[in-house]
Amino acid sequence: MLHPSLAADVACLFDGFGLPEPASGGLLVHSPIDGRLIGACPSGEVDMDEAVSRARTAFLQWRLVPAPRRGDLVRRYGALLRQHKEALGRLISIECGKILSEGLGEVQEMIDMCDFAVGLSRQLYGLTMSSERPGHRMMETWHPLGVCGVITAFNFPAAVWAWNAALALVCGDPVIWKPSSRTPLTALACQALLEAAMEEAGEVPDGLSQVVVGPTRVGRALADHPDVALLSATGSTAMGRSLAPRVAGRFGRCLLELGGNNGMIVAPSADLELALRAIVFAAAGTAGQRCTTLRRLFVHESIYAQLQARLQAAFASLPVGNPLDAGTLVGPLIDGAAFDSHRAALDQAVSDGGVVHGGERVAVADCPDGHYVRPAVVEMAGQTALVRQENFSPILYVLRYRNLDAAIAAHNAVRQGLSSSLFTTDLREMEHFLSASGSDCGIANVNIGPSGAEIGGAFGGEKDSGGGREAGSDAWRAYMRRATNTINYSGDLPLAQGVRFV
Ligand code: UN1
Repeated sequence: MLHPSLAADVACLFDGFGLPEPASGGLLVHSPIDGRLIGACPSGEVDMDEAVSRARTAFLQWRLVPAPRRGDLVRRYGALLRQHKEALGRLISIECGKILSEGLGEVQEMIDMCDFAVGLSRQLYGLTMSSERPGHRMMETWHPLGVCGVITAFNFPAAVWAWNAALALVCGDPVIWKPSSRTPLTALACQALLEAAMEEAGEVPDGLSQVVVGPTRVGRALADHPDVALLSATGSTAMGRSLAPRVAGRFGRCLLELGGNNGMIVAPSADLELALRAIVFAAAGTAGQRCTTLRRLFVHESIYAQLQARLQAAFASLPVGNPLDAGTLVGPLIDGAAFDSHRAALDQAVSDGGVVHGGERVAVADCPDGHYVRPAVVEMAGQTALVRQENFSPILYVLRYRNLDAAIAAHNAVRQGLSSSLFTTDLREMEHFLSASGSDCGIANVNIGPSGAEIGGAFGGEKDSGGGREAGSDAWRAYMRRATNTINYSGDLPLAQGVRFV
Protein backbone atom coordinates (compact mmCIF):
# COMPACT_ATOMS: atom_id res chain seq x y z
CA MET A 1 0.00 0.00 0.00
CA LEU A 2 1.49 3.35 -0.94
CA HIS A 3 1.50 6.17 1.58
CA PRO A 4 -1.18 8.49 0.11
CA SER A 5 0.82 11.72 0.08
CA LEU A 6 4.04 10.09 -1.13
CA ALA A 7 2.13 8.10 -3.75
CA ALA A 8 0.74 11.36 -5.14
CA ASP A 9 4.20 12.92 -5.25
CA VAL A 10 5.78 9.96 -6.92
CA ALA A 11 2.96 9.51 -9.39
CA CYS A 12 3.30 13.13 -10.45
CA LEU A 13 7.01 12.58 -10.98
CA PHE A 14 6.35 9.49 -13.03
CA ASP A 15 4.01 11.54 -15.19
CA GLY A 16 6.52 14.32 -15.57
CA PHE A 17 9.40 12.04 -16.48
CA GLY A 18 7.53 9.31 -18.33
CA LEU A 19 8.63 6.68 -15.84
CA PRO A 20 6.88 3.35 -15.45
CA GLU A 21 3.98 3.14 -13.04
CA PRO A 22 5.01 2.50 -9.47
CA ALA A 23 4.25 -0.91 -8.01
CA SER A 24 4.49 -2.55 -11.43
CA GLY A 25 6.86 -5.16 -9.96
CA GLY A 26 10.61 -5.45 -9.72
CA LEU A 27 12.84 -3.92 -7.07
CA LEU A 28 10.64 -2.46 -4.35
CA VAL A 29 11.63 0.96 -3.08
CA HIS A 30 10.78 2.11 0.43
CA SER A 31 11.11 5.68 1.66
CA PRO A 32 13.31 6.10 4.73
CA ILE A 33 10.84 8.79 5.83
CA ASP A 34 8.26 6.26 7.05
CA GLY A 35 9.46 2.94 5.67
CA ARG A 36 6.54 2.71 3.29
CA LEU A 37 6.59 1.48 -0.28
CA ILE A 38 6.93 4.36 -2.74
CA GLY A 39 7.39 2.46 -5.95
CA ALA A 40 9.06 -0.30 -7.82
CA CYS A 41 11.86 -0.18 -10.26
CA PRO A 42 11.84 -2.59 -13.18
CA SER A 43 14.68 -5.00 -12.55
CA GLY A 44 15.95 -8.22 -13.99
CA GLU A 45 19.28 -9.86 -14.60
CA VAL A 46 21.56 -7.20 -16.12
CA ASP A 47 23.37 -8.31 -19.26
CA MET A 48 26.56 -6.32 -18.77
CA ASP A 49 28.14 -7.52 -22.03
CA GLU A 50 25.18 -6.19 -23.94
CA ALA A 51 25.10 -2.86 -22.02
CA VAL A 52 28.83 -2.29 -22.53
CA SER A 53 28.64 -3.27 -26.17
CA ARG A 54 25.86 -0.70 -26.76
CA ALA A 55 27.92 1.91 -24.93
CA ARG A 56 31.02 1.00 -26.93
CA THR A 57 29.12 1.42 -30.21
CA ALA A 58 27.86 4.80 -28.97
CA PHE A 59 31.42 5.75 -28.08
CA LEU A 60 32.67 5.16 -31.63
CA GLN A 61 30.19 7.79 -32.86
CA TRP A 62 30.16 10.20 -29.93
CA ARG A 63 33.93 10.64 -29.88
CA LEU A 64 33.70 12.12 -33.39
CA VAL A 65 31.13 14.76 -32.42
CA PRO A 66 32.94 18.08 -31.77
CA ALA A 67 33.16 18.76 -28.04
CA PRO A 68 31.14 22.04 -28.15
CA ARG A 69 28.30 20.09 -29.81
CA ARG A 70 28.55 17.48 -27.09
CA GLY A 71 28.31 20.42 -24.72
CA ASP A 72 25.03 21.41 -26.38
CA LEU A 73 23.45 18.19 -25.08
CA VAL A 74 24.63 18.96 -21.55
CA ARG A 75 23.35 22.54 -21.89
CA ARG A 76 19.90 21.21 -22.79
CA TYR A 77 20.07 18.80 -19.87
CA GLY A 78 20.86 21.67 -17.50
CA ALA A 79 17.84 23.57 -18.85
CA LEU A 80 15.54 20.58 -18.21
CA LEU A 81 16.95 20.21 -14.71
CA ARG A 82 16.11 23.87 -14.04
CA GLN A 83 12.58 23.24 -15.26
CA HIS A 84 12.11 20.11 -13.12
CA LYS A 85 14.13 21.18 -10.11
CA GLU A 86 11.20 21.10 -7.67
CA ALA A 87 9.93 17.67 -8.64
CA LEU A 88 13.34 16.02 -8.82
CA GLY A 89 14.47 17.62 -5.57
CA ARG A 90 11.35 16.27 -3.91
CA LEU A 91 11.90 12.77 -5.28
CA ILE A 92 15.46 12.85 -3.94
CA SER A 93 14.16 13.83 -0.50
CA ILE A 94 11.49 11.14 -0.56
CA GLU A 95 13.85 8.42 -1.70
CA CYS A 96 16.93 9.16 0.43
CA GLY A 97 15.38 11.14 3.28
CA LYS A 98 17.37 14.38 3.09
CA ILE A 99 15.49 17.60 3.88
CA LEU A 100 13.81 19.34 0.98
CA SER A 101 16.26 22.23 0.91
CA GLU A 102 19.10 19.72 0.49
CA GLY A 103 17.15 17.74 -2.11
CA LEU A 104 16.75 20.96 -4.10
CA GLY A 105 20.41 21.80 -3.41
CA GLU A 106 21.39 18.52 -4.94
CA VAL A 107 19.56 19.37 -8.17
CA GLN A 108 21.23 22.81 -8.08
CA GLU A 109 24.58 21.02 -7.81
CA MET A 110 23.67 19.08 -10.99
CA ILE A 111 22.72 22.29 -12.77
CA ASP A 112 25.98 23.97 -11.71
CA MET A 113 27.87 20.94 -12.96
CA CYS A 114 26.12 21.13 -16.34
CA ASP A 115 27.00 24.82 -16.67
CA PHE A 116 30.60 24.07 -15.79
CA ALA A 117 30.80 21.19 -18.29
CA VAL A 118 29.28 23.28 -21.08
CA GLY A 119 32.02 25.90 -20.60
CA LEU A 120 34.62 23.16 -20.52
CA SER A 121 33.38 21.75 -23.80
CA ARG A 122 35.04 24.72 -25.53
CA GLN A 123 38.27 24.21 -23.61
CA LEU A 124 39.64 20.72 -22.81
CA TYR A 125 43.05 22.32 -23.26
CA GLY A 126 46.33 20.58 -23.98
CA LEU A 127 49.81 22.14 -23.71
CA THR A 128 52.49 22.83 -26.26
CA MET A 129 56.14 22.26 -25.38
CA SER A 130 59.39 23.53 -26.89
CA SER A 131 61.09 20.76 -28.81
CA GLU A 132 64.86 20.31 -28.49
CA ARG A 133 65.02 19.67 -32.24
CA PRO A 134 64.98 22.39 -34.92
CA GLY A 135 61.85 22.42 -37.09
CA HIS A 136 59.86 20.32 -34.60
CA ARG A 137 56.83 21.05 -32.53
CA MET A 138 55.49 19.18 -29.50
CA MET A 139 52.01 19.23 -28.06
CA GLU A 140 49.55 17.12 -26.18
CA THR A 141 46.01 16.36 -27.26
CA TRP A 142 43.16 15.12 -25.10
CA HIS A 143 40.94 12.47 -26.67
CA PRO A 144 37.76 10.78 -25.45
CA LEU A 145 38.63 7.82 -23.21
CA GLY A 146 35.86 5.26 -23.69
CA VAL A 147 33.00 3.78 -21.71
CA CYS A 148 32.69 5.16 -18.15
CA GLY A 149 31.06 3.09 -15.42
CA VAL A 150 29.66 5.16 -12.57
CA ILE A 151 28.69 3.64 -9.21
CA THR A 152 26.91 5.95 -6.77
CA ALA A 153 25.73 5.83 -3.16
CA PHE A 154 22.30 6.52 -1.64
CA ASN A 155 23.25 9.79 0.06
CA PHE A 156 23.81 11.80 -3.12
CA PRO A 157 21.61 9.78 -5.44
CA ALA A 158 21.75 12.28 -8.33
CA ALA A 159 24.52 14.89 -7.95
CA VAL A 160 27.48 12.51 -7.83
CA TRP A 161 26.33 10.85 -11.04
CA ALA A 162 25.92 14.32 -12.59
CA TRP A 163 29.50 15.27 -11.60
CA ASN A 164 30.64 12.26 -13.61
CA ALA A 165 28.09 12.22 -16.41
CA ALA A 166 28.31 15.93 -17.31
CA LEU A 167 32.10 15.68 -17.68
CA ALA A 168 32.08 12.28 -19.37
CA LEU A 169 29.54 13.44 -21.95
CA VAL A 170 31.45 16.59 -22.95
CA CYS A 171 34.68 14.59 -22.94
CA GLY A 172 33.15 12.21 -25.50
CA ASP A 173 32.41 9.19 -23.30
CA PRO A 174 29.23 7.14 -22.82
CA VAL A 175 28.12 6.42 -19.26
CA ILE A 176 26.73 3.29 -17.61
CA TRP A 177 25.31 4.16 -14.20
CA LYS A 178 24.80 1.71 -11.39
CA PRO A 179 22.92 3.64 -8.70
CA SER A 180 22.47 2.48 -5.12
CA SER A 181 19.68 -0.13 -4.92
CA ARG A 182 18.08 2.12 -2.31
CA THR A 183 17.64 5.04 -4.72
CA PRO A 184 16.91 3.66 -8.20
CA LEU A 185 13.86 5.88 -8.84
CA THR A 186 15.98 9.03 -8.70
CA ALA A 187 18.36 7.41 -11.19
CA LEU A 188 15.49 6.56 -13.54
CA ALA A 189 14.18 10.12 -13.27
CA CYS A 190 17.63 11.59 -14.07
CA GLN A 191 17.98 9.21 -17.00
CA ALA A 192 14.49 9.99 -18.32
CA LEU A 193 15.31 13.71 -18.26
CA LEU A 194 18.61 13.09 -20.03
CA GLU A 195 16.78 11.07 -22.67
CA ALA A 196 14.44 14.03 -23.16
CA ALA A 197 17.48 16.28 -23.65
CA MET A 198 18.90 13.78 -26.15
CA GLU A 199 15.64 13.74 -28.05
CA GLU A 200 15.76 17.54 -28.28
CA ALA A 201 19.43 17.62 -29.28
CA GLY A 202 19.02 14.96 -31.97
CA GLU A 203 21.77 12.81 -33.50
CA VAL A 204 22.75 11.29 -30.18
CA PRO A 205 23.84 7.65 -30.44
CA ASP A 206 21.71 5.00 -28.78
CA GLY A 207 23.25 3.69 -25.53
CA LEU A 208 25.11 6.90 -24.71
CA SER A 209 23.64 6.89 -21.19
CA GLN A 210 22.34 3.76 -19.50
CA VAL A 211 21.18 2.86 -16.01
CA VAL A 212 21.74 -0.66 -14.67
CA VAL A 213 19.92 -1.43 -11.44
CA GLY A 214 20.82 -4.36 -9.25
CA PRO A 215 22.82 -5.76 -6.37
CA THR A 216 26.56 -5.59 -5.72
CA ARG A 217 27.36 -8.14 -8.41
CA VAL A 218 26.22 -5.62 -11.05
CA GLY A 219 28.89 -3.19 -9.83
CA ARG A 220 31.45 -5.98 -9.90
CA ALA A 221 30.52 -6.86 -13.49
CA LEU A 222 31.08 -3.21 -14.42
CA ALA A 223 34.47 -3.23 -12.66
CA ASP A 224 35.51 -6.45 -14.41
CA HIS A 225 34.46 -5.58 -17.95
CA PRO A 226 37.52 -5.03 -20.17
CA ASP A 227 35.71 -2.40 -22.25
CA VAL A 228 34.92 -0.15 -19.30
CA ALA A 229 37.77 2.34 -19.59
CA LEU A 230 37.04 4.22 -16.38
CA LEU A 231 35.24 3.07 -13.27
CA SER A 232 34.21 5.98 -11.08
CA ALA A 233 32.93 4.64 -7.75
CA THR A 234 31.55 6.50 -4.75
CA GLY A 235 30.82 4.67 -1.52
CA SER A 236 32.51 3.06 1.45
CA THR A 237 36.23 2.38 1.70
CA ALA A 238 35.38 -1.34 1.85
CA MET A 239 33.56 -1.07 -1.48
CA GLY A 240 36.55 0.73 -3.04
CA ARG A 241 38.95 -1.82 -1.61
CA SER A 242 37.02 -4.66 -3.20
CA LEU A 243 36.56 -3.01 -6.63
CA ALA A 244 39.88 -1.20 -7.20
CA PRO A 245 42.10 -4.32 -7.53
CA ARG A 246 39.65 -5.80 -10.04
CA VAL A 247 39.93 -2.70 -12.24
CA ALA A 248 43.71 -2.42 -11.74
CA GLY A 249 44.11 -6.12 -12.60
CA ARG A 250 42.91 -5.40 -16.13
CA PHE A 251 44.74 -2.04 -16.30
CA GLY A 252 41.50 -0.07 -16.27
CA ARG A 253 41.31 3.38 -14.76
CA CYS A 254 39.64 3.94 -11.38
CA LEU A 255 38.32 7.13 -9.83
CA LEU A 256 37.46 6.48 -6.20
CA GLU A 257 35.56 8.73 -3.83
CA LEU A 258 35.34 6.74 -0.60
CA GLY A 259 34.80 7.27 3.10
CA GLY A 260 35.79 10.31 5.11
CA ASN A 261 36.44 10.94 8.78
CA ASN A 262 36.52 14.67 8.56
CA GLY A 263 37.91 16.88 11.25
CA MET A 264 37.74 20.51 12.30
CA ILE A 265 40.12 22.37 14.58
CA VAL A 266 38.73 25.33 16.52
CA ALA A 267 41.55 27.63 17.60
CA PRO A 268 41.40 30.18 20.47
CA SER A 269 41.02 33.16 18.11
CA ALA A 270 38.08 31.59 16.20
CA ASP A 271 34.83 33.45 15.64
CA LEU A 272 32.80 31.07 17.81
CA GLU A 273 29.45 32.21 16.47
CA LEU A 274 30.47 31.21 12.95
CA ALA A 275 32.19 28.05 14.14
CA LEU A 276 29.08 26.90 15.97
CA ARG A 277 26.87 27.34 12.91
CA ALA A 278 29.40 25.59 10.69
CA ILE A 279 29.74 22.66 13.11
CA VAL A 280 26.00 22.12 13.39
CA PHE A 281 25.49 22.03 9.61
CA ALA A 282 28.57 19.91 8.95
CA ALA A 283 27.93 17.35 11.72
CA ALA A 284 24.14 17.10 11.80
CA GLY A 285 23.16 18.11 8.23
CA THR A 286 21.95 15.25 6.00
CA ALA A 287 21.65 13.35 9.34
CA GLY A 288 25.41 12.81 9.29
CA GLN A 289 25.21 10.88 6.01
CA ARG A 290 27.65 12.79 3.83
CA CYS A 291 31.12 11.56 3.02
CA THR A 292 32.17 15.08 4.05
CA THR A 293 30.25 15.07 7.36
CA LEU A 294 32.18 16.50 10.31
CA ARG A 295 32.95 13.64 12.68
CA ARG A 296 35.92 14.83 14.78
CA LEU A 297 36.16 18.23 16.45
CA PHE A 298 39.41 19.38 18.06
CA VAL A 299 38.77 22.35 20.36
CA HIS A 300 41.46 24.40 22.07
CA GLU A 301 41.33 23.85 25.82
CA SER A 302 40.84 27.57 26.51
CA ILE A 303 37.45 27.62 24.73
CA TYR A 304 36.45 23.98 25.18
CA ALA A 305 33.94 24.34 28.02
CA GLN A 306 32.21 27.29 26.39
CA LEU A 307 31.94 25.77 22.91
CA GLN A 308 30.98 22.34 24.23
CA ALA A 309 28.06 23.76 26.22
CA ARG A 310 26.79 25.75 23.24
CA LEU A 311 27.11 22.75 20.95
CA GLN A 312 25.15 20.53 23.29
CA ALA A 313 22.39 23.11 23.49
CA ALA A 314 22.33 23.56 19.72
CA PHE A 315 22.14 19.79 19.06
CA ALA A 316 19.43 19.37 21.70
CA SER A 317 17.21 21.92 19.98
CA LEU A 318 17.68 20.74 16.37
CA PRO A 319 14.31 19.98 14.74
CA VAL A 320 14.41 16.25 13.89
CA GLY A 321 11.49 15.08 11.79
CA ASN A 322 9.87 14.43 8.46
CA PRO A 323 12.29 15.93 5.92
CA LEU A 324 9.42 17.16 3.77
CA ASP A 325 8.11 19.38 6.58
CA ALA A 326 9.26 22.99 6.52
CA GLY A 327 11.40 23.64 9.55
CA THR A 328 12.91 20.14 9.82
CA LEU A 329 16.70 20.18 9.76
CA VAL A 330 17.47 16.52 10.51
CA GLY A 331 15.70 13.76 8.59
CA PRO A 332 15.90 10.00 9.02
CA LEU A 333 18.79 7.58 8.71
CA ILE A 334 18.59 5.51 5.56
CA ASP A 335 17.49 2.26 7.25
CA GLY A 336 17.43 0.05 10.33
CA ALA A 337 20.97 -1.20 9.76
CA ALA A 338 22.23 2.41 9.86
CA PHE A 339 20.31 2.92 13.10
CA ASP A 340 21.82 -0.24 14.64
CA SER A 341 25.31 0.87 13.76
CA HIS A 342 24.58 4.34 15.20
CA ARG A 343 23.49 2.73 18.50
CA ALA A 344 26.47 0.35 18.51
CA ALA A 345 28.90 3.26 17.99
CA LEU A 346 27.38 5.18 20.91
CA ASP A 347 27.55 2.09 23.17
CA GLN A 348 31.18 1.61 22.20
CA ALA A 349 31.87 5.30 22.91
CA VAL A 350 30.58 4.82 26.45
CA SER A 351 32.78 1.73 26.93
CA ASP A 352 35.73 3.79 25.66
CA GLY A 353 35.06 6.33 28.44
CA GLY A 354 33.24 8.88 26.27
CA VAL A 355 30.45 11.12 27.55
CA VAL A 356 27.48 10.98 25.19
CA HIS A 357 24.99 13.85 24.85
CA GLY A 358 21.96 13.09 22.64
CA GLY A 359 21.95 10.34 20.02
CA GLU A 360 18.65 8.79 21.12
CA ARG A 361 15.90 7.62 18.79
CA VAL A 362 13.27 10.28 18.07
CA ALA A 363 9.64 9.32 17.45
CA VAL A 364 8.17 11.24 14.52
CA ALA A 365 4.41 11.49 14.00
CA ASP A 366 3.06 9.28 11.19
CA CYS A 367 6.52 7.85 10.56
CA PRO A 368 6.70 4.88 12.95
CA ASP A 369 8.97 2.92 10.62
CA GLY A 370 11.43 5.74 10.00
CA HIS A 371 14.74 5.68 11.90
CA TYR A 372 15.17 9.15 13.34
CA VAL A 373 17.88 10.05 15.84
CA ARG A 374 18.95 13.15 17.69
CA PRO A 375 22.49 14.07 16.57
CA ALA A 376 25.00 13.21 19.27
CA VAL A 377 27.93 15.13 20.74
CA VAL A 378 30.40 12.74 22.34
CA GLU A 379 33.22 14.03 24.53
CA MET A 380 36.25 11.80 24.14
CA ALA A 381 39.60 11.90 25.93
CA GLY A 382 41.46 10.51 22.92
CA GLN A 383 41.10 9.02 19.44
CA THR A 384 40.15 5.43 20.13
CA ALA A 385 39.69 2.89 17.33
CA LEU A 386 36.01 3.94 17.26
CA VAL A 387 36.85 7.60 16.59
CA ARG A 388 39.23 6.60 13.82
CA GLN A 389 36.54 4.80 11.84
CA GLU A 390 33.73 6.34 9.80
CA ASN A 391 30.21 5.70 11.09
CA PHE A 392 27.55 7.01 8.71
CA SER A 393 25.31 8.73 11.27
CA PRO A 394 25.29 12.07 13.14
CA ILE A 395 27.86 11.49 15.89
CA LEU A 396 30.38 14.23 16.57
CA TYR A 397 33.40 13.28 18.69
CA VAL A 398 34.82 16.28 20.54
CA LEU A 399 38.41 16.31 21.77
CA ARG A 400 40.45 19.04 23.43
CA TYR A 401 43.90 20.16 22.33
CA ARG A 402 46.68 22.32 23.75
CA ASN A 403 48.95 23.10 20.80
CA LEU A 404 48.18 23.35 17.10
CA ASP A 405 50.97 21.05 15.90
CA ALA A 406 49.65 18.28 18.12
CA ALA A 407 46.08 18.96 16.96
CA ILE A 408 47.12 18.75 13.30
CA ALA A 409 49.04 15.53 13.99
CA ALA A 410 45.98 14.02 15.71
CA HIS A 411 43.75 15.27 12.92
CA ASN A 412 45.92 13.51 10.33
CA ALA A 413 46.27 10.32 12.38
CA VAL A 414 43.37 8.49 10.73
CA ARG A 415 43.29 6.38 7.58
CA GLN A 416 40.84 8.69 5.78
CA GLY A 417 41.86 11.98 4.16
CA LEU A 418 38.83 13.56 2.55
CA SER A 419 37.94 16.93 4.04
CA SER A 420 39.06 19.15 6.90
CA SER A 421 38.76 22.63 8.30
CA LEU A 422 40.23 25.12 10.73
CA PHE A 423 38.47 27.99 12.48
CA THR A 424 40.92 30.75 13.32
CA THR A 425 41.53 34.44 12.74
CA ASP A 426 45.27 33.96 13.14
CA LEU A 427 47.00 34.24 9.77
CA ARG A 428 49.94 32.07 10.78
CA GLU A 429 47.72 29.25 11.96
CA MET A 430 45.72 29.41 8.78
CA GLU A 431 48.77 29.21 6.51
CA HIS A 432 50.25 26.40 8.59
CA PHE A 433 47.04 24.37 8.30
CA LEU A 434 46.98 24.82 4.50
CA SER A 435 50.71 24.13 4.06
CA ALA A 436 52.51 20.87 3.30
CA SER A 437 52.82 20.21 7.02
CA GLY A 438 49.16 20.98 7.68
CA SER A 439 46.01 19.03 6.84
CA ASP A 440 46.71 15.93 4.74
CA CYS A 441 43.23 15.93 3.17
CA GLY A 442 42.11 16.55 -0.41
CA ILE A 443 39.94 19.38 0.89
CA ALA A 444 41.20 21.84 3.52
CA ASN A 445 39.02 24.82 4.46
CA VAL A 446 39.36 27.83 6.71
CA ASN A 447 36.43 29.35 8.58
CA ILE A 448 33.88 27.14 6.87
CA GLY A 449 33.05 23.51 7.67
CA PRO A 450 34.35 20.47 5.78
CA SER A 451 31.08 19.65 3.96
CA GLY A 452 29.00 21.33 1.29
CA ALA A 453 31.70 21.87 -1.34
CA GLU A 454 31.00 23.91 -4.47
CA ILE A 455 31.45 22.10 -7.79
CA GLY A 456 34.17 24.48 -9.08
CA GLY A 457 36.99 22.80 -7.16
CA ALA A 458 38.26 19.26 -7.59
CA PHE A 459 36.45 17.06 -5.07
CA GLY A 460 38.06 14.04 -3.42
CA GLY A 461 40.53 12.88 -0.82
CA GLU A 462 43.70 11.01 -0.03
CA LYS A 463 44.57 7.71 1.64
CA ASP A 464 41.52 5.52 2.36
CA SER A 465 39.31 8.22 0.85
CA GLY A 466 40.43 6.84 -2.50
CA GLY A 467 42.60 9.51 -4.17
CA GLY A 468 40.09 10.40 -6.91
CA ARG A 469 39.14 13.93 -7.94
CA GLU A 470 35.75 14.72 -9.41
CA ALA A 471 33.67 17.75 -10.45
CA GLY A 472 35.59 21.00 -11.03
CA SER A 473 39.12 22.24 -11.76
CA ASP A 474 40.91 19.77 -14.07
CA ALA A 475 39.00 16.66 -12.90
CA TRP A 476 37.84 16.30 -16.54
CA ARG A 477 41.22 14.83 -17.41
CA ALA A 478 40.26 11.52 -15.78
CA TYR A 479 37.63 11.10 -18.50
CA MET A 480 40.08 11.60 -21.41
CA ARG A 481 43.28 10.07 -22.63
CA ARG A 482 46.35 12.17 -23.30
CA ALA A 483 48.34 11.79 -26.51
CA THR A 484 51.77 13.42 -26.82
CA ASN A 485 52.47 14.52 -30.39
CA THR A 486 55.79 15.48 -31.98
CA ILE A 487 55.58 16.99 -35.46
CA ASN A 488 58.62 17.40 -37.69
CA TYR A 489 58.28 20.22 -40.22
CA SER A 490 61.99 20.29 -41.16
CA GLY A 491 63.59 18.42 -44.04
CA ASP A 492 65.91 16.60 -41.67
CA LEU A 493 65.53 13.78 -39.15
CA PRO A 494 67.49 14.70 -36.02
CA LEU A 495 67.08 12.18 -33.19
CA ALA A 496 66.41 13.20 -29.60
CA GLN A 497 69.29 13.24 -27.14
CA GLY A 498 71.69 13.69 -30.09
CA VAL A 499 71.62 9.96 -30.94
CA ARG A 500 73.14 9.16 -34.33
CA PHE A 501 71.75 6.31 -36.41
CA VAL A 502 72.12 5.83 -40.19
C1 UN1 B 1 29.16 12.73 -0.78
O1 UN1 B 1 28.75 12.77 0.37
O2 UN1 B 1 29.35 11.62 -1.36
O3 UN1 B 1 30.72 18.56 -0.33
C2 UN1 B 1 29.40 13.92 -1.61
C3 UN1 B 1 29.63 18.02 -0.10
C4 UN1 B 1 28.74 17.69 -1.28
C5 UN1 B 1 29.10 16.36 -1.87
C6 UN1 B 1 29.15 15.23 -0.90
N1 UN1 B 1 28.85 18.72 -2.28
O4 UN1 B 1 29.25 17.77 1.02
